[in-house]
Amino acid sequence: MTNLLTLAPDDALLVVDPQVDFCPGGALAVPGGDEVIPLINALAGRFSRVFVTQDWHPPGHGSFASSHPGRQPFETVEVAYGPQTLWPDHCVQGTPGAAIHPALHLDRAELVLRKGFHPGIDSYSAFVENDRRTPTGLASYLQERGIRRLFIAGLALDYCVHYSAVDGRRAGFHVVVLEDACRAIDLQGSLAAARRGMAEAGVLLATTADLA
Ligand code: VGL
Ligand code: ZN
Repeated sequence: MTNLLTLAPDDALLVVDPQVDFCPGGALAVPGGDEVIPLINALAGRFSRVFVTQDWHPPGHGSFASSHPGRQPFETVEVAYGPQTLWPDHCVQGTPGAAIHPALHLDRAELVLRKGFHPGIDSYSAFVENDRRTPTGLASYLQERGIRRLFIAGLALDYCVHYSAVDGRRAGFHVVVLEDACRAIDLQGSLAAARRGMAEAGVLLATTADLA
């Protein structure tokens, strides 16, 4: 990118799922997941509005392989709303792994939006759950707060960042994904597919170096 992005008052930073379980040593560790922490700490100081999502599953959640007898993590099954990837148990409500990573300085965050708490519905996107019908309320919240452009960082680039970015565009926001402040799981080409999907949706893929 050549044109630097100048931040405006109606811009916000959305930090997606910066949680212990998505960092090395966690239940669903994203390779290099902890490497985004210093970048996000620096970013958070540059935005006047900061919002955070937190993956927040009840025990026995339908996205856990352990809830599907005979199934293994990373397999795909058909559930009521279509295909669902199965994950190791992760981000269980109230457990240490579900906590926001302790090295993050997100005290200025105005909203921590929890998602994935319906027992039978996963939610990659910060806007709409995986049944593609259940809204989280974030679109209306951001509209009411006067936000027009979202900069997204966090975990994982090919799942929750990807779906949040595409749905943010669908909800009418300008969306910039700061790729160096994200890390991917990369299951069976999911990272390449995510990059394609985001670009097709009109999401701008940039890096923190593109910020003026
Ligand atoms: C995520 C898989 C399952 C994510 C959350 O934050 O990208 N991925 N739950
Ligand atoms: Zn999850």
